[in-house]
Amino acid sequence: MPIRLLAVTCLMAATAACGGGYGSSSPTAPSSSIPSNAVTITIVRQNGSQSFSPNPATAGGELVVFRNADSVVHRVRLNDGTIDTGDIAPGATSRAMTMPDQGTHYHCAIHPDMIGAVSARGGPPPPCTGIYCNDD
Ligand SMILES: [Cu+2]
Repeated sequence: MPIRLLAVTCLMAATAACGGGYGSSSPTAPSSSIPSNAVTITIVRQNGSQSFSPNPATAGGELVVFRNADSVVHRVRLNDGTIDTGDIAPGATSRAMTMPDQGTHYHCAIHPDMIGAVSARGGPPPPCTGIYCNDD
């Protein structure tokens, strides 16, 4: 009898563990879906205009993915609001998105001091306007 009781207890524990598994689903695409021609911008850490590498990235009109190399969640949004990556978990990479031909400016929707720019091919980024711009 004691042996059977032990088996039942283990089964219940296993079921409880399964029920507590993965929580909310992530909007971040799996790494295997990243196009090989995409430019990767790495999210380094929360550090103003040094948060992203490279910054600026020469990627006007090109596919870009954001790879989160930091230990906290970040969320990249173009300053004009046209692209939002959704939450990017630590270690994850965003879906690929096409940057505007003329370049653009972006920031982290969670940490607004994190700012970055995409430059047009062969040229500088467009002027930055609004609150998500570097003052120096
Ligand atoms: Cu952030």
